Amino acid sequence: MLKKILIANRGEIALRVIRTCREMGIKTVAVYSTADKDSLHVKFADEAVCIGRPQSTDSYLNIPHLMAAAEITNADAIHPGYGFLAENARFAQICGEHGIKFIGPKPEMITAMGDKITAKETMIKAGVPVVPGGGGLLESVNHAKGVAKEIGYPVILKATAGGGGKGMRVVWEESELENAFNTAKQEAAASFKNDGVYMEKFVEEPRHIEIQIAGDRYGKVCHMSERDCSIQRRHQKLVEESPSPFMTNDLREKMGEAAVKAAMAINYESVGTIEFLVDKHKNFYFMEMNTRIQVEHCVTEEVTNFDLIKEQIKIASGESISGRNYYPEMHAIECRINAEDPYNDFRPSPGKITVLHQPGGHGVRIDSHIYAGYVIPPYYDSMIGKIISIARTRQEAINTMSRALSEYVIEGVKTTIPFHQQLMRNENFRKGNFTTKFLDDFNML
Ligand code: MV4
Repeated sequence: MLKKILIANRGEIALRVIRTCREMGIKTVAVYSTADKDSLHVKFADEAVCIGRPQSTDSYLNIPHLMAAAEITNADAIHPGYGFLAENARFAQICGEHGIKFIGPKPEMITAMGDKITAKETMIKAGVPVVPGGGGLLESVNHAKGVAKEIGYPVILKATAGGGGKGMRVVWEESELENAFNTAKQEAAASFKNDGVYMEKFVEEPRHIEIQIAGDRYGKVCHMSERDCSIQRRHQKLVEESPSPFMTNDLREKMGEAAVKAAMAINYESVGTIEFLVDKHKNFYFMEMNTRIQVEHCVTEEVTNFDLIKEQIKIASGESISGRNYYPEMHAIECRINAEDPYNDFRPSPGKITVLHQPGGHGVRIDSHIYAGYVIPPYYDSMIGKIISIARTRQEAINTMSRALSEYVIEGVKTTIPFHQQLMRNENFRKGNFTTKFLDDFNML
């Protein structure tokens, strides 16, 4: 069993991992940049090591600094959280070479899913449905035109090294293709140092529904049902829930089975997520696999009664999983609280939290690292916490969320709380009638 875990992250997820470690009797090491010296993860960990200047590349992304911190504290494992180095195969590899357990999948599994063309080919071989499309690398504008003609417009261009929406281009007719192809390639080269681009049929107004899975080193894989993450803005999720209001028992069986097949195809070992696009006819298509714990893991925890961080640590320690699947027994909704101004294009609003009151009561979970007097640094992601409501039905979970949001007081910075309050009252949201286009059509004022 692991005795001491270094958490290579900050904010709410660092705190989230520390909490589970404490419950499991595992010692923790926090790392922090100079901008985070007064952070709660630093105070709550058993030990803390400063790893550099505020800029992520000098601290949370700096592998030598992290390895030095792990060595001087005698940590036997590293938990990467999400973001930063969580899906960096080289980091996972280096941890292994230093005799430090990386709490996550093997480097080869990260690599297998990191390149989207390769991932898609692997899924086709495994019998997992993927979006129809040319599949492979596009060699030229003419090649792209040929593929588009075959599958029919509209099409979407995606970067093979991408993910999360960066470098994507929707093309509605042939006259737009040349320009889109060139800009997609340039964007991919600039963002990922890899200008490889591929094409798919564009699925209009899809839902984003993902399946949580877990696999162990003995070849067992299970799923823990879905999360609906369709409420997004510019590829940033704002609200996630489980179960999905669009889900049926039949669709859950099919998507769950496909997700298990996807994970089995790469002998996946750890917790992970298979993202699907779901169209209005309930056709579903593999989009990408996330080989990490995700921000929205809490809704799955609340409806299945699992501690997913504990599962992740147990799997990394060599324990086996049960192998059966898990189904939602409750309804959970998560709202992301960002230090952003929802009335000003969600512009980041860092600074000092002068007054704070966090909600509580029945059916409310708060995962956050903030406190009164805390200064939100401008260098990192603007998410400052998550509020999760849990109830027996979706209607009750929405009502609990509304009630909890009305108790939430954060002064000194702008937050997404008023946005969520308005969303909880929205007729279409309340009816479960939304797709990934919902926020494009949602006018705040
Ligand atoms: C698509 C799509 C429609 N058709 N692929 C966005 C993030 C990246 N993972 C893939 N994305 C999309 N891929 C095809 N073939 C629409 C999106 C998309 C989207 C997906 C999930 C959630 C929000 C989204 C917002 C815009 C576009």
